[in-house]
Amino acid sequence: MPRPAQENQWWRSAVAYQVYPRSFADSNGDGIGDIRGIIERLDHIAGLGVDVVWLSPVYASPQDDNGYDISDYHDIDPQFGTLADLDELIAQLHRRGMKLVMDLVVNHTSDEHEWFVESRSSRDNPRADWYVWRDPRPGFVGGEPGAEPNNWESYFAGPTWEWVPERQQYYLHLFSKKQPDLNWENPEVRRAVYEMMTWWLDRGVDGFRMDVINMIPKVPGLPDGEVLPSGLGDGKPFYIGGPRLEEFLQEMRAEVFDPRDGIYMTVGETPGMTVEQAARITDTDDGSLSMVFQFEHMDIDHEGDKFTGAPAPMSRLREMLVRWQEGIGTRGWNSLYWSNHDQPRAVSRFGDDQDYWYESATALAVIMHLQRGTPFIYQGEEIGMTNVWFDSIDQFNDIEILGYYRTAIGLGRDEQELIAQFNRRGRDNARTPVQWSGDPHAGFTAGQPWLAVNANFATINAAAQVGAAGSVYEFYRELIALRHAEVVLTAGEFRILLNDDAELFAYLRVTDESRVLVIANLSGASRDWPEAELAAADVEAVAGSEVLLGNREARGAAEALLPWEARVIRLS
Ligand code: TEU
Ligand code: CA
Repeated sequence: MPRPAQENQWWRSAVAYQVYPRSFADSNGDGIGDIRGIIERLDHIAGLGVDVVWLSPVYASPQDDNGYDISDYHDIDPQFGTLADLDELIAQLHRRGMKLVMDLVVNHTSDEHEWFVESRSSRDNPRADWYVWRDPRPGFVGGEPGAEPNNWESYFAGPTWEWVPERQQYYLHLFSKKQPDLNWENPEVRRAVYEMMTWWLDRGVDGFRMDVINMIPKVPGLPDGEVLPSGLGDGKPFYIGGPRLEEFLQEMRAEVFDPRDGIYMTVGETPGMTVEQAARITDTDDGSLSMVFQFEHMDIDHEGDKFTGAPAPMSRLREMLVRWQEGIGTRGWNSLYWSNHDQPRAVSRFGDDQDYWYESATALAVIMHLQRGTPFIYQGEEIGMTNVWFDSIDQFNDIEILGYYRTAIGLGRDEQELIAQFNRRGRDNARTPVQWSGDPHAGFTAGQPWLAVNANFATINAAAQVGAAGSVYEFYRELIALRHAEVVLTAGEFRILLNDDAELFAYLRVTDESRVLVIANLSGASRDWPEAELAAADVEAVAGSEVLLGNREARGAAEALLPWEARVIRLS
């Protein structure tokens, strides 16, 4: 059966909200967020007007990578609750007209998954070939340094190979050694994944976000990569977007989704994917995924690796966002996001969380949400949560930070400079507990939170914003309502304007019936209204037009743009 017709692709007019369960809300006082905590806070999410919730993993897991290391795909980890709790969450979301997208982590499992426990036990058990096993490098003794089958470096530091004496072989793990990569060349592995996906769809979920799905195929031969500062090699050219990716995704669609009556949203997490491949994979008529998360704007301030970067100019940001808008065009479909559980907080990274906290948080929301695609809000973004500051390495939790720290200190990097980089770019920025109120621990837990609450919770919290005119939360509610009200914001073509302006980000959304101008001043200095530049782009006589939304009080359509002022105008 072909893909659902475009008019039935409900995600095109949807707005999504990501919940990272560990940090969302704790219902039982153990300091860790859980599913019942989400259920208790559903009105907060529904109040925004969002249509779909993406839930980061709640499956059984040793939590080595906070749940992205799954030991049983068919059960819920007790610290998050039970399958009955999840069924209740699905029912409660559906009752509110919202949908649930689960996190599908199938590039790897936990090393405690029964599949891996069996696979590692010998070379001839039924699952011996379910993971990526290789002999020591020829001429080397297994288990000795340098004997690894190739020189790839893990995302979490060190080699991507772990020695297993029982098999006298290594297994591949792109992430932690407790996250062995599945062997997608094996049709039995693919069938087991498809069966598990079907089990979840039968349970009522409405789709999946697919963790590093473009890493599932590896280039045969697993060749060495270019040597990095750490002395290990860069394997990305050989495990990102491998030769059989589009074949596997088409097979997944045919085996799991096409046979069903339901219409499901699928989002591939695809670091390093080219816009050309994304356009094919999200093709409206015969693509295998609804959309993908691309990472070019997420890597914009990285130089070599993420912890040695520097802030990037807005011009580079615009160039990347425009390339994806134009590259996907009307052929495929984009996701639109500033942050997630792996990224720093948007208002701190791309805005000004000191002098223009409200203005920059809302201006960034406008220019992202009103592009062509499905917007994703990461928990806390709707109340302007900011990056956190930890003084000591002991305050951090993230396995990526801790692994990088050990390697970098070993290479003689300065500790204070490292701590500053971790505070600027680390994933823990996104994982401090959601700030519900000014109560102890920001109302997140009655116990001790698993990760420190940001000290600014007394001033930045949901209780102070929900229902309060002029708050970030209420602005997001208006922005989402606007997106739902104006079909041009879903169906309209995207046309960039003022492409050479260093501070103004402006574009049109256009259908035969309507033109909407979206413009924002992403700087701390006022700017005159760009009358001439707009006229040069056939955008004439804006004065007097209807202002559909603005993040400053009662401003006219063609008035100057104050620092971080955003404005949405219906052109006559
Ligand atoms: O992240 C994959 C990924 O792209 C990471 O390299 C991510 O960009 C990096 O951690 C940020 O620098 C997914 C999950 O979102 C992440 O939480 C997991 O740690 C990872 O896969 C392994 O499952
Ligand atoms: Ca709990």
